[in-house]
Amino acid sequence: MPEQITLYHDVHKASPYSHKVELALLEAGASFKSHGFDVYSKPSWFVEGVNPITGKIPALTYGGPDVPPEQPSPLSTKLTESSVILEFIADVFPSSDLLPKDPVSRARVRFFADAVAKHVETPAVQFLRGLGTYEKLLEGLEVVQGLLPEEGKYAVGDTFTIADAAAAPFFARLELMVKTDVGGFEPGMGKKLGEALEAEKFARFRKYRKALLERESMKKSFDLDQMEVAWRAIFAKQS
Ligand SMILES: N[C@@H](CCC(=O)N[C@@H](CS)C(=O)NCC(=O)O)C(=O)O
Repeated sequence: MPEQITLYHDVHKASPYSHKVELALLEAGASFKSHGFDVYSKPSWFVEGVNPITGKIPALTYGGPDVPPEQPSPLSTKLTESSVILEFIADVFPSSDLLPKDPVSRARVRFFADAVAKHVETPAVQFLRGLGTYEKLLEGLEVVQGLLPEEGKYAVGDTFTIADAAAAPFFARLELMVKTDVGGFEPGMGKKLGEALEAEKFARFRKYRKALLERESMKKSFDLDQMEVAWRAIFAKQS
């Protein structure tokens, strides 16, 4: 019997960090429970029993008895930080090839995921919240684009890895900003970002984004129309 896995995420599934983990679990063919709650009013069972360290999502429990998500067992392992959880999933499901076997490719996967974290995550979140410019985000995307192989669908060749799981949630959300102009930024800025991404110099990025958005795991975990409704509600509350 495989160990139980429960993924904790925000109720709207808006978090790109939780989305990374969900993608990896889907790609690995893992059987898991998924439990969403309001991260702005966290239940005490979560803060006390699942992630007392940071209180953030995503968090994952692994092993222990099969319990309801709201009654986490002291016997399960508790994990947090999306990058750590991605590596863990790759280790638990080695046949998924989420991490390649040879050391050079493994290092490339980690380097790419680290570059996404350093150059795309913060500018994307800042721009979305109206705290940063789309130009800064474009700079980060150019850095990451520069790491893509000339050939091969994904970050490190033709196999989907945790590097792709780390990037895909941000690219899906970029698509949403561009198509709907929803976010904490000035009206029209999402469209401007979209226009800039249509430039010839982003052709490689667009090809990669398309490959990621076409994955079955992405189709199962990200519904653009539903996310637009969720974002409108979130940003209406914050304005
Ligand atoms: N570095 C963390 C970031 C996680 C994170 O920022 N989670 C946010 C949601 S997107 C959260 O839990 N916010 C609620 C809080 O900080 O209390 C990761 O990669 O897992």
